[in-house]
This record gives sequence, C-alpha cells and structure tokens, in this order.
Amino acid sequence: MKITGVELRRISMPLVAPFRTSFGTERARDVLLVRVVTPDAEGWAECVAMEEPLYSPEYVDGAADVMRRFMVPALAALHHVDAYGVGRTLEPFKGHRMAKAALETAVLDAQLRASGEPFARFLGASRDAVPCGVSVGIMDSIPQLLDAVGGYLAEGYVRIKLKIEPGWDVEPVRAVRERFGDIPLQVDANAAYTLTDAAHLSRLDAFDLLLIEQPLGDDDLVQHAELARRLRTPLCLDESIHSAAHAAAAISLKACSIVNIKPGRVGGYLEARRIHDLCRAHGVAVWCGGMLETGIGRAANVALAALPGFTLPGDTSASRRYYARDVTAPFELRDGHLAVPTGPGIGVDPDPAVLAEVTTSVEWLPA
Ligand code: SMG
Ligand code: MG
Repeated sequence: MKITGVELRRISMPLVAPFRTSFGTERARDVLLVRVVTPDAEGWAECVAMEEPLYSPEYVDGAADVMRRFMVPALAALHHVDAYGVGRTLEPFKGHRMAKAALETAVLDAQLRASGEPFARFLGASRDAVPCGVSVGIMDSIPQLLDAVGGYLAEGYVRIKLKIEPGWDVEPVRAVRERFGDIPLQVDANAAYTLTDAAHLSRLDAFDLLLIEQPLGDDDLVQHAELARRLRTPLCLDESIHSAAHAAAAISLKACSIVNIKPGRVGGYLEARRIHDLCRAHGVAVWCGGMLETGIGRAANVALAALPGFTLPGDTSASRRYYARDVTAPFELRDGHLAVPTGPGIGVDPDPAVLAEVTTSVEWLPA
C-alpha cells in the first residue's frame, strides 16, 4: 500500500454531561480524526489526545502538529506501508504515542478494509460481545452520585468505576456500597495521591473494590510497588504504562497486578496487543480503558476488548453515555454488553451528514 494522502479533521463533540476527574472537567471533546487514503482503501482513526495536557503530556493541537510536521511526511515518503511499518518508521520520533497510535490505526484500518478482514479477527479476538463498565465522574454531592450510579446500573452496566481525589474517596465509595450492595466496583485517582497517603488509601480496603487505578504519579513505579504492598485492594496502572516495556517493568517490580490498556496511550493496537500477551503470560489481568471516544475509536477498542486476556469489564460504554449523537451508528448496550463489529477494518463508518455538522476544520496532507 502506498499512501495517497492523509486528512486531519477536527470535530467538536459536546458531552451529554460534564465529566469531572481529579485533573479537570470535560464538557466537550475537540477530537482529531485521521483518514488515510490509499489506492486500495481508506482508513479511519481517532486520536485520543485531549484538548489540554492534563491526563498526559499530549494535547490535540500538539498531536496534529507532530503528525503534519514529521509523521505524515515520513509515512508518505514510503513506497510501501502497512501497520507494522508505521511503528518502525515513526520510532525515531520520541514520545507522541497518541499521535502515532492514530496514524497506525488508520493505516491498519485501510489495510484490513482492503483485505476484507475485521479488526477483531486480525487482533485475535475470542468473543463477539464484551461486558461493559462505566466510569462515573466526581460529583458535587453524594445524592447526585447515587442517582448517576443508579441510572447506569438500571441501563445494565456490569461494573461501576468511581473517579476519586483527596476529599472525594472513602465517603462516596461507602455511600455507593451501602446503597447498591455487592456490585463490581472500582476507583480511579488519575495520579491524585502520593505515597504519604498510603494509610488513608488503605481505608478503601474495607469496601472490597476490584481495584484502585493509578493512585500515584505517572513515573512513580517504585512508589506504586511500595503502595501495593501496603494495600489489600489490587493496584491497577493506567498513566504509568506507555509500552510493553513499562508493563514488563511494572510486573517485575510488583507495582501492579492489573493493567488498564488504552491503545492511544501505548502507541497503537499492535503495542496494546503485546501488552495483553505479556500480561496474560504473567497472569496479570487487563481491561480496556476509555478516552471518551466517538464511535470511530470505540469500534476498535471493543474489538481489542474481545481478546481472551481482557478478563475485567472495560470503560467501553455505549455511545449515549457520552454523546447525544455519535458520528457512527451508535454503540448500544445489550444485557450489559457491546457487540464487536464484524465488518472489514474497524467495521463502522462515520455518517457524512453528522460529520459535516460537527467538523470545525479539515486539512489535507498530500503524499
Ligand atoms: O471513555 O468512558 C470513558 C472514560 C473513562 O475514566 C475514563 N478515562 O483515566 O481512565 C481514565 C480516564 C481518562 C480520560 S478522562 C477525561
Ligand atoms: Mg484511568
């Protein structure tokens, strides 16, 4: 496959409700969609970089810039490109994994559409539907939180994740446990604590949580290992795992016993699959994280979540949990599950009319 050109399209997607985490409140996503055009097929992908560098160092304008300035020219110069070649070609450029992931995914989508193979089959999926959890933001009050959780449970979500931060941790968890009993429940701190909070965090042990996700800083692997020794609740890493090498280090250090896999964070679905394989071989459970994706990103995540090592429900919620109108046909929850797309490539297409309405800019980068 030779690349004809790459389209960078920005769309503005208002969320159905604000989503508050320890690092800020999302009200709308400014999404960068990538379309790779080849003579055989076109491929789509969604870049998960957020508007501001608060979850990770990447941000959406930076991702567009590094693609435009360095990555797309490097790929466009190749006489032949496939998904494996994207990673090799972009390796000299340090970091920028969300940008790399989007380009690799769009090339993989084009390649699989050309050969008629679904993403899930290419990755090695073993299921045709995946159980879904939902991530519940920090709220202004406990009654508001209980209403939100109650609503999601009524919709059928099989696991609840509560966002926590200092001042919003033990009490909301206790309230949810008291109201809803023995539901599968976990928490995510987005790096809001330090090791000096270990005694406080150990109060969460009383609530039989599935896991505590990323309590400490991104580069605090050693401290996470120490914290894991002091907690009964299993420790899961998100922001700290940028690659299979990081996952290997975390496992060796016993810094976590569970890994949240987000393809964008680790540079793409090929690296995500390597992390899955590594964790599975070590008996470390994995689950698929979320970055408030539209249907484009969600389709590929649901395919990944169907791999055999994804033994915990993911943050792969239905379209309506995020957007009143998705850019693809909406993903809908059935019995707590989302169906894995079966069509070639990511198996979904953006609706051109919706896309036209939400687009804020389009840039064509010819090869
Ligand atoms: O996609 O449902 C989703 C969001 C899941 O909580 C979620 N993501 O740290 O895991 C995480 C956060 C990162 C994005 S917050 C804007
Ligand atoms: Mg997280």
